[in-house]
Amino acid sequence: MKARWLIKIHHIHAILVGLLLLSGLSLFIQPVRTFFNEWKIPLVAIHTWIALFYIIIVLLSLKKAIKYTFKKPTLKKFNVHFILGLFLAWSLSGAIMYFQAHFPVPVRNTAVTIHDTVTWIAIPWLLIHSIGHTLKLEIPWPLWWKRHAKKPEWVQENRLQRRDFIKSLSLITIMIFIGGWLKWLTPMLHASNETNRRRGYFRIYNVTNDYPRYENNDWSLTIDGLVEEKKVLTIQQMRQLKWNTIIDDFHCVTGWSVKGVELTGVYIRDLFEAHDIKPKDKYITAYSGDGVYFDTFTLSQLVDEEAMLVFELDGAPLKKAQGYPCRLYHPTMYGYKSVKWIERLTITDERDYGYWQQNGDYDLDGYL
Ligand SMILES: Nc1nc2c(c(=O)[nH]1)N[C@H]1C(S)=C(S)[C@@H](COP(=O)(O)O)O[C@H]1N2
Ligand SMILES: [Mo]
Repeated sequence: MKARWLIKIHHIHAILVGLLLLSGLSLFIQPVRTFFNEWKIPLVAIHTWIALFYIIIVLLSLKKAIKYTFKKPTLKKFNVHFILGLFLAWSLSGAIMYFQAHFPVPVRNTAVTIHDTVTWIAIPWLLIHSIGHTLKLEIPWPLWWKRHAKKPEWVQENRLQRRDFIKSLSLITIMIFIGGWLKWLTPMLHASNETNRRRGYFRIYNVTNDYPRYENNDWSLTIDGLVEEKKVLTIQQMRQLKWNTIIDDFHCVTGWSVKGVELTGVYIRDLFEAHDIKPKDKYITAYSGDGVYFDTFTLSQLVDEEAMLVFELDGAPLKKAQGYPCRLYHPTMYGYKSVKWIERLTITDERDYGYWQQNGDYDLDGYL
């Protein structure tokens, strides 16, 4: 017989985990994230608040749950312990993702990896668990696993005590973290003789559902606003300028980074010099051709701080989803300042807020 409090807790638990999965997967799947973003629904905040509430619920029921599993069949014990293990890894990595500004890059990236991995481990288990519950299906586990039957000798010998359980749980958590670190280190060990040691991967982030697809030469960059003379520069004109290659780390404020990315393009400084562009004021807005995304800078940030119009990434033209043919890049600012499919630079006399300053609370300057 099941205690009533347990059924209740079980249900609350299920609902909260369900909500977390729903909001979490929506954040993970780019088009869905974009959809919510367009409706200005703060998914990250919603996800975090549910998580916080969930953590409180778990902490409140922890003592009872452990006491309960203590005398229960192995399957029940396993289920509670399994969920606790996931819970620990989820909340720890989630907390690091939330407070990522205070952690070094490899720790942040590990946290993102763990958060994802744990979710992918949890989903099949949760499906089996919940389908089994609603349909009252009995999986043919061995008797000793389901009930209070006598355990086979080989299991008895290894019987886990609560202390052992806590020990192994912490061990698993530590191992996951070490695993994450190793994963991060491995490519570095293998590629030690190359200059480009790219690690991690870009999570394509677009606030719009679709993005502009430029074919061949139908792209140009307009420089207008408070300039002596408006300019429209074609891709051919860009090719005639000096192209530089830098290797740099790309950081998104949400916690992921790609280290050692090779970026090739034209420094804004060189562009302004070569085409004799004379701004009459000191702010600049960079607009994307997607018609939605833009961000703002001081003129000096783009001209004096080695900001670049990037055309190639790791030696190949930008992928369409990553801004083909051109995106802005500032070496000491977060990824959100890197406007993809950049089409226009407008000089202004006042500094506007960019897309993420209006729609989120991202910092205006966005320095790393
Ligand atoms: N036009 C446009 N540019 C954009 C974005 C966007 O949504 N639209 N997202 C920004 C953010 S928040 C980041 S982290 C990077 C992501 O670059 P990637 O999609 O190449 O990974 O692009 C930036 N530039
Ligand atoms: Mo970002």
